[in-house]
Amino acid sequence: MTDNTMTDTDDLKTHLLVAIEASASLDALEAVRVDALGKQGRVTQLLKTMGALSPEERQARGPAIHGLREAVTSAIAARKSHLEQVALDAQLASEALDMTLPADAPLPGTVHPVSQVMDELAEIFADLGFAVASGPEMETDWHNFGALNIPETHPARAMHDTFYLAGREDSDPNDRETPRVLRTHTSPVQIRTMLANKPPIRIIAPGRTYRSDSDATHTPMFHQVEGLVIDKGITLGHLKWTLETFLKAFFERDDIVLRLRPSYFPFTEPSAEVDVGYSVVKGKRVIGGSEGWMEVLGSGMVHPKVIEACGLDPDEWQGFAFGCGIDRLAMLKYGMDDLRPFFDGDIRWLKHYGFSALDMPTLSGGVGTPA
Ligand code: 2NL
Repeated sequence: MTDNTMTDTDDLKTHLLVAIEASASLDALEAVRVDALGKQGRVTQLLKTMGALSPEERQARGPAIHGLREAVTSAIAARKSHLEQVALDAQLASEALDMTLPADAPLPGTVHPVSQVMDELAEIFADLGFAVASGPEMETDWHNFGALNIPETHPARAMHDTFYLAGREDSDPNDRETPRVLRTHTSPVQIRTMLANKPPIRIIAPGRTYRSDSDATHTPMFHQVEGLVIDKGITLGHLKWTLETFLKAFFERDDIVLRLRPSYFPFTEPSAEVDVGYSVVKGKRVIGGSEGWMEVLGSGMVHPKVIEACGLDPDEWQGFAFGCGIDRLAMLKYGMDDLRPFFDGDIRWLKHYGFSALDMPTLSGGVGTPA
């Protein structure tokens, strides 16, 4: 009797294990599972017979029957995970994308004129030995104003110009760690660069800036680029040559005429507003020629107090700096006369004024070819 049971369970075990191993799919495996362990399954039936057995018989046959159930259960689990792995491998292989293949349809999006101009600026100034620097848009009062010799009574600090971060209005203006404002210009990037690097320094800092101002020619967020050179023996002559070379490359014409007009900025001394000559073509002003003057940049020699605030000796190091609006540069170069659609995200405007993502600006190819 005992021997018979052993043989029965052994045969069933062999039969089931072979069936499990032979299951070629998860469905086939499930059928084997139901056949063995389901409500009417063969192993289940065998387990049910144990209730009718005498204690002696149960002791004799129990281990074989329970052993059968465990062997079948674990064989099914192992086969299941193997089949799942095979299915996953097949799915991954069929869904694989070759990212190195060329796109077979036109790219749907365009490069925004502001991004295009930023790329052009980086390209032009890289050629002159300038690196591109960036920094936080939430700034400390000190990096945005204090280090730039902008006194606490300066109108640029007034609440109507500067966006203060919520709850920070009353924080310490000399705290160099805690952000208090949205930067009103990218000058704090230059301050951070001077603090972190030894001269000589040649950088441009393009980026988003914020002022509480909104009309046809002002948006609360706008883009600015500033440039900074710190070295020994730097003069206004270097400033003028650099701006002239930049503007000729940017507007892609040689008849660029500059006029430096005395001006005032707290962070430069002397300071100069830079006007560029324009001519009138079909009723529109275009840069180049000398029919009139248009103000495009502010500039000057970095104020000794600013150099000192950055831990440098102003008797040893001098430099020049300049700043201008990128949105305005884009409007002048690409003939857009309204600033507001820049930030509307209207796909028709972007299609019209946008640039192809594949047309990288290069100096030799001309830095801007519309899509
Ligand atoms: C303008 C005028 C300017 C600067 C920005 C600057 C930065 C440092 C030190 C000194 Cl760290 N100056 N930047 C200098 C002169 C003019 O911008 O009209 N911007 C839109």
